[in-house]
Amino acid sequence: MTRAFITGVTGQDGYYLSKLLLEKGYEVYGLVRGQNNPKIEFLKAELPEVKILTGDLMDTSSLIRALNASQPDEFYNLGAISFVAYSWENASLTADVTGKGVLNALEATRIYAGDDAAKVKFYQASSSEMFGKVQHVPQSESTLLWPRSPYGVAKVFGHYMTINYRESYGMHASSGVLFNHESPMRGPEFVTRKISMAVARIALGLQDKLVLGNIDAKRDWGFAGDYVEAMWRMLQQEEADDYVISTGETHPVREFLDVAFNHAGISDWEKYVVQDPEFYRPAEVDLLVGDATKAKEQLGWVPKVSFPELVRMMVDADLKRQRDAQN
Ligand code: NAP
Ligand code: F7E
Repeated sequence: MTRAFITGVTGQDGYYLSKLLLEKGYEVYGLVRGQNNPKIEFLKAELPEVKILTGDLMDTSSLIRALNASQPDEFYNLGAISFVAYSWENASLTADVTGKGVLNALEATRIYAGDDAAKVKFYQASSSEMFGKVQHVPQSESTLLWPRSPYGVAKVFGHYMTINYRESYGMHASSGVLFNHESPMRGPEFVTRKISMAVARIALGLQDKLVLGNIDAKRDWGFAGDYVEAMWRMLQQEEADDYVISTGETHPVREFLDVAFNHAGISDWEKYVVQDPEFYRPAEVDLLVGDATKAKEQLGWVPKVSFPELVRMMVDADLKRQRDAQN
């Protein structure tokens, strides 16, 4: 039985990746941080087969202990402070977790693997946020990185550390440069889920305003369930490498709003939406669109869920949640 160890198992991607690996017959171990973390109960209820280990990306010894306990063939490093807006307010913490946490994970893996550096295949969750002030459109593996947020800067550090450990020690360490991916499991702080939750509540008469920031920002949005498949494919390759994962389409937040409200039967949606500078960012990433040609050619990966299907899936899930909560 192949064994996988996942940090960030309580997050959106941790959920979909655990499901995928369990379906493939893996033994899955997940790292959960903090004392009495409330997400443990959710994880136990939704994915009872996942074996929970405690630890923190800021504590290398806890990672070594978790690797010794799980003896993994594959290590997926998904743990991070991942909310870009929060990273300006907590830049140092973001550097420690999202940046140095990657070094801690790589170093723990190197120590655990001993003489056989490639014993554990390592996946690093890099991000399109690293492209920031984009230097080329669309963005590919060779596009110059120009991060625009403390989160993006921390991800650049983790990205290059992953490459450095591959080149220095011969580790099978791959970095997936994933563009935005969403789902009904997306955290409520991110714009897509904030919208799908609000649309459901407005449609059911439970809310009458949705306060947002810059609705002209554009993103290349895919479905998280498709993207975790790409992570797995990267670790099945003979050679470790880096891959951009994206849909190749970009849409403004405004279009997400339009599809979401219309799906809930509301066409005059502008009257519900208010823009507030509180949600504007000190520096914006205006035009992200990825070129995933390499992933298509080398991994045979293509996204399956389209943009309107994704939006409708999220609105439907939140309508159901709201209705269930009312009954
Ligand atoms: P998410 O839902 O925010 O999940 C983040 C996970 O990291 C949570 O399980 C969280 O645990 C954990 N974590 C936070 N601090 C930690 C620490 N100090 N030690 C160990 N774990 C810690 O993020 P996601 O959307 O699933 O994304 C997964 C990864 O992909 C992240 O690294 C993210 O930066 C990256 N990424 C995401 C996207 C996207 O569009 N979703 C795109 C590119 C890259 P708690 O539950 O305890 O807080
Ligand atoms: O913002 C704009 C906001 O917070 C998307 C993370 O998974 O993807 C994610 O980062 C856009 C931005 O995601 C609101 O200004 C407008 O332009 O949903 P988001 P993100 O910053 O793109 C990348 C790839 C990651 O790696 C990250 O971990 O939407 N926007 N109004 C808003 N955003 C939020 N959150 N809230 C608003 O009210």
